[in-house]
Amino acid sequence: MLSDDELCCGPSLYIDGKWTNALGGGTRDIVNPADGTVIATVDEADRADAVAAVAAARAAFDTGGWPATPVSERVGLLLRIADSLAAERDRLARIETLDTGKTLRESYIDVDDVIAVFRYYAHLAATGADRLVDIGDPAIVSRVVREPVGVCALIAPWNYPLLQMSWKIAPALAAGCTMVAKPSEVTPLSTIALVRLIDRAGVPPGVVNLIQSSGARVGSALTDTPDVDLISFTGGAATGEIIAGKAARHITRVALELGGKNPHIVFPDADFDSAVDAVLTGAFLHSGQVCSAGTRLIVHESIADEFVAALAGRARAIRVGPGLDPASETGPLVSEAHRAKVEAYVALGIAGGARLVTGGARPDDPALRDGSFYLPTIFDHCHRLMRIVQEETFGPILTVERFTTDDEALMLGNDTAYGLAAGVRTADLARGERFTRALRHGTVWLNDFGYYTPAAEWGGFGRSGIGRELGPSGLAEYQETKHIWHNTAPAVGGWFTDN
Ligand code: TXE
Repeated sequence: MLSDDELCCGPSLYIDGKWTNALGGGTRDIVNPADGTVIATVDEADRADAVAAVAAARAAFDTGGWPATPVSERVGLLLRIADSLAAERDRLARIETLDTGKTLRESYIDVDDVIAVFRYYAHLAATGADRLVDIGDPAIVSRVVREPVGVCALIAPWNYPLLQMSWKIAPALAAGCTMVAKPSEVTPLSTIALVRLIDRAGVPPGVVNLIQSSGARVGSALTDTPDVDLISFTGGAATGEIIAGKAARHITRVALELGGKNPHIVFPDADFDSAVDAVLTGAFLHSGQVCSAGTRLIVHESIADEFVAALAGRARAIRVGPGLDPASETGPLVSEAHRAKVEAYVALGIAGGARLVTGGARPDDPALRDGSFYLPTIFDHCHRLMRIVQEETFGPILTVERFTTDDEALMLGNDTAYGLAAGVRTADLARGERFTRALRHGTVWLNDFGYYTPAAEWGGFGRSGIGRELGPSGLAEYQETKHIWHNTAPAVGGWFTDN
């Protein structure tokens, strides 16, 4: 169990500035995926709690004065949140590791990213994006201003719980929106801790509300209502489709980040060792539970055998273990249910004729028996039409396809319904430039993989979603654009005669 000190226990729904239990008295046990133990019990909201949270956010937006708060106050709040996150870095990282299974090293990277995101949006809010338009008539003052979009439903998944929720909360606060945050029911603990810090930093009642529950219980209260002005969702494509459908009923704005199936293309002129290392990390970091994981290797035929052999050697050496153990290089899958999904994909790969090079099993270490661990898995000689090549397995499964010409590599790199991220490795700069422009993905890495920064947009083409997080566009998601035309010398226009 997490200690009370670590979790700051007590009621875990936060509605209208008060910590409260679920109206229906529901609770949910939160499980450590590394050993199957219960680490905390949190409140499980019902529809009525979600409706109350939306009503609180609505009132705080419509009559609570938050949208008109001076920018300096919003900036001050964001910076106080960043400072308290930095002060609580160790506790937050430990919570994230216990809840998600990821290694402590990864959790620290996440917390540091979150601190940077709050600071970045404090900076951007202070900068402003309003502009004057020159109409050519000195009597007319034409201004284009940004205003908060309104009440936002922020729905996040379980793979980067604190980080993905912060990518939403920070710009929403910067813009002057009010919000209801719903973390994944599988991993709510770091978001509860974050909202406790936001509360202590002095956010006015109703501006930030928090509910935990499953999408089935509370989803429609957040997504099928005219009281919500924007739904920002990160999660699976199937859920994204449902949410977009609900949003359409009320013409609610949507921002969707729905994952990907991300190609990593390796040419024979690329530096061999760094390419092997990047493909390995891109595929198996966080046991592949990364929306931008590079789980589709597209490698030139001339180096494929040697490359796959080197990769397999490195994959077998990855130390799979509990995230709190400093010796572990990657942790378990997030749940037993998710491991079952990954195992079903491995069975599909074998049945479909892909050649299993390594992995394809649970680790046989008895110390890992109670956790949802799975070995890094490589399938060679895959075909583009296989389901393991086209679908997001969200586990430690790397598929390998071979190509012979540049055009074939490009065709395969764009051969996906998604379009979140892609990597290219080559020493030929002209080829690299051609590929970075021709690949239809929201992020393209050339001779690198997996990196991002709060100041650059993140999001996808195609079925990877709608809109962008991070960067200036990540703030614009939470803003409406208004044109104000001010005639400083009104006079009779004379369009119609007055006799
Ligand atoms: O996600 P869901 P799941 C992918 C990955 C994974 C698959 C399913 O392939 O195997 O999605 O994962 C909330 N209305 N990604 O089932 O269901 C839910 O409670 C409103 C990619 O865990 O999409 C949670 O808070 N909300 C992804 C959030 O949606 C609903 C990261 C995500 O859950 C809802 C995670 C509803 N009807 C999984 N149904 C990425 N893009 O990084 C569910 N939710």
